[in-house]
Amino acid sequence: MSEVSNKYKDMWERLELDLPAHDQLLGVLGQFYNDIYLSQQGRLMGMEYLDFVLSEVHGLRIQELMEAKAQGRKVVGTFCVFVPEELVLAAGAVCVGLCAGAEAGYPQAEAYLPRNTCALIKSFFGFRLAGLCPFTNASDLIVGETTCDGKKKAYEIFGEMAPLYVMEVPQTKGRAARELFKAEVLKFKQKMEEISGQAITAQALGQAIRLVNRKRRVLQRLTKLRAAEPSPISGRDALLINQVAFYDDPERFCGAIEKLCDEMEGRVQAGQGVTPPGAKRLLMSGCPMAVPNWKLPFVVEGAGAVIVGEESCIGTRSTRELVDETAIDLPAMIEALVDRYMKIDCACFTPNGERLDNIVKLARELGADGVVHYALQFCQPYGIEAQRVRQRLQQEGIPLLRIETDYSMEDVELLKNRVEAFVEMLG
Ligand code: BJ8
Repeated sequence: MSEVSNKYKDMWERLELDLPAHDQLLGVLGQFYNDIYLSQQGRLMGMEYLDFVLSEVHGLRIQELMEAKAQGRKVVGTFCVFVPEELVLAAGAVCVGLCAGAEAGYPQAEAYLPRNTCALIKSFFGFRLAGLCPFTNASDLIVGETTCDGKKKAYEIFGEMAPLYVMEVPQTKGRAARELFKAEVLKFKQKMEEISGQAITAQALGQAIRLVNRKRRVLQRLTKLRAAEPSPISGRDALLINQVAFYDDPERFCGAIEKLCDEMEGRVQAGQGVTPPGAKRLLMSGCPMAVPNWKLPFVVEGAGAVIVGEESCIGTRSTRELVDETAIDLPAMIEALVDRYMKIDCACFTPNGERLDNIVKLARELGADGVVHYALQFCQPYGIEAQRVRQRLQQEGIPLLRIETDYSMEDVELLKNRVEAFVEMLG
């Protein structure tokens, strides 16, 4: 990490990072990554690509963003899968995910936010305020959205420290809600044209729709391959792939993950997996897990189980649905985008019965022995919806473990005990 630090020091200085604090963060992350990722046995060769991307996530990738900016392209940071990446790409801009999964910068964040704010919100505030995130600082525009109350109130303050645009996302799925969202998509298109100085054409949007669909398809292929018994990839590695999908160049990412899926296919055909046959197969469901939030997957797989899927926005919730590619003009493409994005089953919607159906369907398709429902502490949408998930899974005869946690490592022992007891209970 220190070699990396020296190589990119000037760039980070220009991005106004707090260099000593940032160095310290990279040091901790490197150690964490070694312990959780590099210590795994029998990893796929293709994971070397992901190891490289992660080792350069604040280095080479940021350098690429800076080069894109020097060529006149804009960098757009997002927090939520409701923001249509297709419109960002169609405007010639680069889209990066900004969700943060570490408690660094909490003291600074808590000067603005109540302590009992969800970890994800405190984390992106902290990263900005403590000068720790080059993605945030490199963004020409940051796009927020009115999903949960915590986020929408936090954006009112965040907008005073960063170039922020907020998209309105409805909370229901009726006709009026669809119209509202369509108006927001059109406004966002206009915003993207304004900041990039280029009109979005049908040709550019069509191309962007196909590219983002390609990314979703490759991740769908990854999900399907995990249905094999034994699973050809660990849940930790699969989560990492889904996380990197939000940072990496989309074309390069698709090429690397397609190759990795070929390798996985070989393993499946040979009946090889990452765990001995009979290891308990678990589906994670709930809040998104942003980099470097790998705590729970580490605990679950440390208990001898294997995670076979993530029903989450860093997982199937953002890859399940494709945008219809048959539209040939801009109005039809906008309709296709609206249709696809309105299918996202975030717990911010009410009622949200489709999420319950999707969890059951995914658990069955992946041959899961049980579901681990994961809610961040103080996340009301997922914390409360967990009760509906519990009732539904009980009806379906699928065992459930409900976990509420945050980014701290204080509860690791407690989590281990609970997960081990659950795995043992599964027999
Ligand atoms: S579409 S899940 S990415 S909003 S964890 S900040 S909900 S209090 S992240 Fe999300 Fe979009 Fe929905 Fe997905 Fe609020 Fe809960 Fe915190 Fe959350």
